[in-house]
Amino acid sequence: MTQDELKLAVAQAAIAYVVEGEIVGVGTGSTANFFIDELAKIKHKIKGAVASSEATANRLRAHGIAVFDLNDVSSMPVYIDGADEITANGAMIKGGGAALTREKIVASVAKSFVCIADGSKLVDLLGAFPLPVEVIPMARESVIRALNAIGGEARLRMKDGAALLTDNGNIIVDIHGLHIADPVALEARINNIVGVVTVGLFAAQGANVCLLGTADGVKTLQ
Ligand code: ABF
Repeated sequence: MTQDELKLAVAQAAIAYVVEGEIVGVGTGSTANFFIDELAKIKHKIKGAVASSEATANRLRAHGIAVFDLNDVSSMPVYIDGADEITANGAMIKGGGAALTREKIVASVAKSFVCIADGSKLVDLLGAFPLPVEVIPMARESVIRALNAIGGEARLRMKDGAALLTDNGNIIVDIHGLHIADPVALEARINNIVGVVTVGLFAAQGANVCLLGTADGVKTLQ
């Protein structure tokens, strides 16, 4: 199976976690896009969605799915999103798509996080994928110095010759070369650096369920 076929398979499996009559939290990225396209097929059964990025909001609306402002939603049963890396116990690196802050906010309001990922995302140790950190632009250099002191190599993420800007108007610094033995501790440590908005480690609140696409079918880790 191709990687896209694996992504489609987990997106289809995730539909079973959508609660009828409720609002669903929707993530960002290519796997989440497959999920949005599947969600469109049952859109008459849900109240609507909360989006974790402008790109996701646009895709949901293009399918005629109502997009709610998170400030108007007090709870939702489930948030469904991809990951860049995930461990068997649900700790994740996210933010390759630069949407980590909104992803973490929407996930924090949901009762359950269902991660959908192709099998290549499952790792024993997080860190081979560069760890994204969303940063307030004026704190760029001070945060890069603080991150380099932790280990690895912090690099500003660029796009088209300029610093990439998130939906929130901030920059992304990616930390390369980490071996993350204690993701909960590292998440707290990086979040504590002045000027950091969010780190793309989802460990204190990780995935409750991971639907993993493999050649042998969709495996459920929980
Ligand atoms: C988002 O999309 C992320 O936080 C992660 O960066 C990414 C995964 O992308 P894909 O599904 O395209 O591999 O969920």
